[in-house]
Amino acid sequence: MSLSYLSKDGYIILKNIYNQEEIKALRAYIFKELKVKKRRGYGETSIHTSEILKHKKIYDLFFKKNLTDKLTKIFGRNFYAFNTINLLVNSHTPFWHRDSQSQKEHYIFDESYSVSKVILYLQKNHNEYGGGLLIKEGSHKPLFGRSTLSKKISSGSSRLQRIMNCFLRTKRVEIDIGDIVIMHANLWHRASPANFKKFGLIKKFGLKNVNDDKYKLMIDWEVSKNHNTAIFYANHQYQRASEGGFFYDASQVDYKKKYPHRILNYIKKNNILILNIKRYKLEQL
Ligand SMILES: O=C(O)CCC(=O)C(=O)O
Ligand SMILES: [Fe+2]
Repeated sequence: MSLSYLSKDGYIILKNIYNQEEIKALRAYIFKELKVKKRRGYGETSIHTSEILKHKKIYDLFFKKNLTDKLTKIFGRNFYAFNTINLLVNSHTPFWHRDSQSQKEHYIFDESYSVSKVILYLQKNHNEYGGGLLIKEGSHKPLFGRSTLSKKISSGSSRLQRIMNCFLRTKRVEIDIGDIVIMHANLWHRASPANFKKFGLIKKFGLKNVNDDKYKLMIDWEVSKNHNTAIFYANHQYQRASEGGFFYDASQVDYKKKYPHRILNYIKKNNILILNIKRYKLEQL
């Protein structure tokens, strides 16, 4: 497995990184220790990095050999990971978007751009409760045969891209419990549909009446092969920090000070480089 898999489909599934019992135990831990039911009236919410770092059972998930060895195979030795780990609770985003979208279309079709989300879904997709991922096939690539090395595409063509996405095939990603999904930051995606009409809506995109075992939980982390594009993305995320919430929290976490020693040792030993979300001077690239 290499980066070419990611550039072909825009996503990769790593099978059975965790087993069913681990995921079951993790769900129970999250309900008990993070008291998700009490938060924001059991509505959609995001639990930020600084809180996640208090929970070994959660942050440890990403610093395990069977995962980081695979990431090294895909992104190369000395790949970059961002300092952020996020837990999304009861979030069923119904809008198509790409995680890189506020970068506009500048730069993002550079071939060296390999920023990707590493996601763990803690439930199987369900026709009514949702819980999974929809993608637009091929949407991480420039359309109309534009060179993937093109660095400057105007925002006008961004609108065009959006229209073209309507014609791309929608695919429901088949994710089993224990799998990890790696998704290119350019890939258009949304949460798999949940039946808001039947179960009610709480906050922006949360299901109101849903049993614990169907309650949607997902944990994400972000990685990059390339230093320059990682810095570009860190700036993009930093700009989103002004919107408050998760990215603001992330910008306050200096991993050298906040990560536990064991994790700092692990990343050193395994040649993983961590990049803080903060403002970098782009002209130095
Ligand atoms: O609600 C979801 O599952 C999607 C979340 C998402 O795509 C995002 O946070 O970028
Ligand atoms: Fe997203």
